[in-house]
Amino acid sequence: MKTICTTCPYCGVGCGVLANVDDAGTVKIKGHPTHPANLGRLCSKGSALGETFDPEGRLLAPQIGTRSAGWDEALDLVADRFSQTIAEHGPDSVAFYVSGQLLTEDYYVANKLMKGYIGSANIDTNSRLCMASTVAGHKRAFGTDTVPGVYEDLEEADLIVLVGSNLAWCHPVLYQRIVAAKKARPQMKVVNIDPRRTATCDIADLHLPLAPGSDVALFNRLLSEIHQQGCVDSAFVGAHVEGFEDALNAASGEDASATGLNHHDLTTFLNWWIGTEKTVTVFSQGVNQSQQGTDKVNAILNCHLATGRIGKPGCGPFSVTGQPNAMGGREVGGLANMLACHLDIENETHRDVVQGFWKSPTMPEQAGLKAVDLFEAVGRGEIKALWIMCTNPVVSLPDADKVKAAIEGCDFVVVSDLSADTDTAKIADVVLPATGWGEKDGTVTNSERMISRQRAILPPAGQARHDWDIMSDVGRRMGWADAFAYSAPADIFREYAELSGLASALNRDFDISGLQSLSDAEFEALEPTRWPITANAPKGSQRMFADGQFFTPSSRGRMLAVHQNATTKAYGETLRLNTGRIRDQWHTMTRTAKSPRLSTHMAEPYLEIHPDDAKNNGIRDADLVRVQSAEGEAVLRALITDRVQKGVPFAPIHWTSEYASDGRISTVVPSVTDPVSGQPDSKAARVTVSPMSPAWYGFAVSQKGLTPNASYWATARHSRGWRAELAGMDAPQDWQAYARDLFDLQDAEITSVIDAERGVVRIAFHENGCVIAALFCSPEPVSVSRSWAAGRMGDETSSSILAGRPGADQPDPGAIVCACFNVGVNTIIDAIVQKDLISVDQIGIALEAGSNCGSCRPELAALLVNGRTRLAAE
Ligand SMILES: Nc1nc2c(c(=O)[nH]1)N[C@H]1C(S)=C(S)[C@@H](COP(=O)(O)OP(=O)(O)OC[C@H]3O[C@@H](n4cnc5c(=O)[nH]c(N)nc54)[C@H](O)[C@@H]3O)O[C@H]1N2
Ligand SMILES: Nc1nc2c(c(=O)[nH]1)N[C@H]1C(S)=C(S)[C@@H](COP(=O)(O)OP(=O)(O)OC[C@H]3O[C@@H](n4cnc5c(=O)[nH]c(N)nc54)[C@H](O)[C@@H]3O)O[C@H]1N2
Ligand code: SF4
Ligand SMILES: [Mo]
Repeated sequence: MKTICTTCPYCGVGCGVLANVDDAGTVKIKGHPTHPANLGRLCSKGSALGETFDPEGRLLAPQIGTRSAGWDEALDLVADRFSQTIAEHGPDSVAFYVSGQLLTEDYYVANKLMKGYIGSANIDTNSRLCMASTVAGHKRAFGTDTVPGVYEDLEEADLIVLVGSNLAWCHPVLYQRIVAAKKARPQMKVVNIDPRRTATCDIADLHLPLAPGSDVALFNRLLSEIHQQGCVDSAFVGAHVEGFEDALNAASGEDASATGLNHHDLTTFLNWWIGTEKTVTVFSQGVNQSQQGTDKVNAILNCHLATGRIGKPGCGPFSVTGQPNAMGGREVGGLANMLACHLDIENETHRDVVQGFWKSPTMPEQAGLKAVDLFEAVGRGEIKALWIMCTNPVVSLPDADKVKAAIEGCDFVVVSDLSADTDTAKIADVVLPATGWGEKDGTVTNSERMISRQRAILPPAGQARHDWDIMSDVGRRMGWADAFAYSAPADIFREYAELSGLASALNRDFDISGLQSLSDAEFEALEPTRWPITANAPKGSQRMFADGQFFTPSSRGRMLAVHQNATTKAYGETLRLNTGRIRDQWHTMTRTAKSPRLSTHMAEPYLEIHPDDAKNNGIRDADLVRVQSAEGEAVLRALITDRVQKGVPFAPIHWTSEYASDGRISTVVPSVTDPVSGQPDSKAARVTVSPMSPAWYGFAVSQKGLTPNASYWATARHSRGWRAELAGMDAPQDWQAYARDLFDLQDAEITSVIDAERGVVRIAFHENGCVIAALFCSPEPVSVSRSWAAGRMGDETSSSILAGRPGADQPDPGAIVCACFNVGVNTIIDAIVQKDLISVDQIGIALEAGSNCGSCRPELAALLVNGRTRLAAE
């Protein structure tokens, strides 16, 4: 048994993980008790990391077309095709599209190869879809892309304002830290600003369901109110801020009517914010992913600069980052308009310093193409060789069908991934097997500038190689042997740290020069450390801007004049589709969907839609809904709820063609971007909805796999195999033959109840006296206890499986809420009612639910209200 300290590969909280590996290679995961980000906590996704090592679907050797190839052949091909294309069409005819999930060392090599050696700035990253507006907003206000705060500020604050941030599901451990802090200091208040009523509302003292897109109007109103109430910190503004008058004038010219908020809620918010010195404003995708994302960021920063609430304990603006190394990618210059170490590509001195340090033959003088433009250039045939690493753009970019067509039409596409089955890898010319989390080694930076080590737990799967190593090898094959002679991540890290010292001399914030002489052993042992890390501060730093000095030419923080644009306007007859995340899946599901535990919470792509919109469009609960826009179409299960506003339905982003027939929601999202940052607005697609009206609906469970053949399908793992939702426009003639094909069980014994006339079908398959598969169909959405039926796979045959639910003597757990202990909604409500439970902690004592990772606690709290209401009615 050995224990390895590493870092979670999912969200930007950056939790420390302890992995225990036994001699058989079995990995047990727990939270690192002393990592400063989580102090032992992990959320549902972090806790289930051990389940994602499943070798099924891993790509084990390079693939050229559909055949396996050796590394030499594959990398020669990549190097030759890139070199040829550059020779014929110039450096800007090639591009890299990379990811905030690469490690810093991978990212550094990608950036050096493209900018310093190929000589193009056509390298952009999925952070363009994620953090670009924050980067642009920070640079406008601070001169650099600096996150000033630290996590402790969230615990020390008296008011936390969450803007467009579903922290309970997307940054669960940070959320739990706030929950704990609020419990210890009940005077702490939380405001949640989100058009949707999310799980995060559970801790909110005030929820502001603003009109989508109206954040600038809200924060402009706040700025003018700060001024009117005489709460501007004039000493701070006088000494450290510029642009105050212009920003205030712009703000004062606007009212808050665009927000649609009622007077009482709005006034409460304004008074709380203005009256509370220790205020932290947290923001993420509800702010960034917008046509005026950058203005939204600056509207927020303006209020903090005007009140001097920045760089001090318990207050400040706080951008929480999405991906594990979103920050590292920004630091290393992964965006098409940046250079390494927060240097700017358009600044000649900066370019010279980087080129001189790299001793590189070339350096682009202008920014490269940003993600959306980059794929448009691919579509026009201007980019002829493209290398996609660690991201799945056929699912995650807006106008996803167009992106897919662009990739299909590109002369030469390389994808580095863990699997050859992702929607993007499937259409590449060459797929290179990269090592994944648990096999990789290097560093990541979390939301609070903390650099932590990811360490290998297991050897690489098959022939998989590290991303930095694959790229360095291609760099050498393209003729730059010395520049890419790295033999380990530590070599790359030291070089990067040295360059940061030169950047710092140019008045840049990012400086880790204190680590430039680390030995290999010291790199191996590197403890989580927050940058800047310099000779004077070798153990790292706390808050930035404590001295009121910013990185602008005048050293003053800049307030910006921003105006609410017209994007909050209702779309008339059409709906405004909001998209985002769910608790237990990570992005395009390539890893989290391997975990049965994580697949129980929400097993199918869905559309949250307001009851009025459902009624107006003839949609009933659990119907299948076609969601259509000018760009494309998706089919999702209707979930009718007033958690969303009328006119503003919501759909999750996770489903791909691997797990659903028509679940890729970005097919309907237009590629509208923020003019400053180039970040797409993923939260405002103009759509219509209509019921799909299939002839039959089905639910299938099986112990082995299944190959869904139906107009609509969605599959998911469960602890005993697979499950699928199905629907068809025409009913099969022979249901038994259909079921045999579905499960590929041509000879297994069958029991069935088939009423062909009514379309009610129940078929079970048996082997050696055990149930191994079952199919339930009906003309209406099938009413079967899913978790119960899935739990019967492999059990001894009994007649009850055809009933689709447990007998009266057996409880039906209902849909799973607590994934750690597999506790269903019915079990929880029954316990609340029968045992008269009054708190989430009591539910934990009675059922264990919510007592491990805690990710389901907001839902338990909601059920508590539900159960208590039922109790009161009885
Ligand atoms: N479980 C899970 N966690 C994750 C991820 C994951 O895939 N799964 N991904 C990670 C990544 S990369 C990221 S970027 C983060 C994202 O984390 P979040 O930003 O919290 O996630 P989202 O769900 O995309 O969007 C947040 C909220 O913005 C709201 N919103 C939409 N429009 C507006 C608006 O105009 N104004 C305001 N104020 N709010 C609006 C949405 O209703 C939504 O609830 O999550 C990270 N954590
Ligand atoms: N409509 C809509 N679209 C969105 C968003 C939204 O809110 N709404 N959010 C956007 C945001 S914020 C983000 S961050 C993106 C995320 O979107 P993507 O980056 O496309 O999503 P992932 O599933 O994280 O893709 C990572 C890929 O890398 C592979 N991989 C994992 N580890 C490694 C590794 O170490 N090396 C290599 N080479 N490959 C690896 C995985 O198998 C997977 O295929 O989606 C964006 N798209
Ligand atoms: S909060 Fe969860 S997903 Fe995010 S880093 Fe921590 S354990 Fe991983
Ligand atoms: Mo993200």
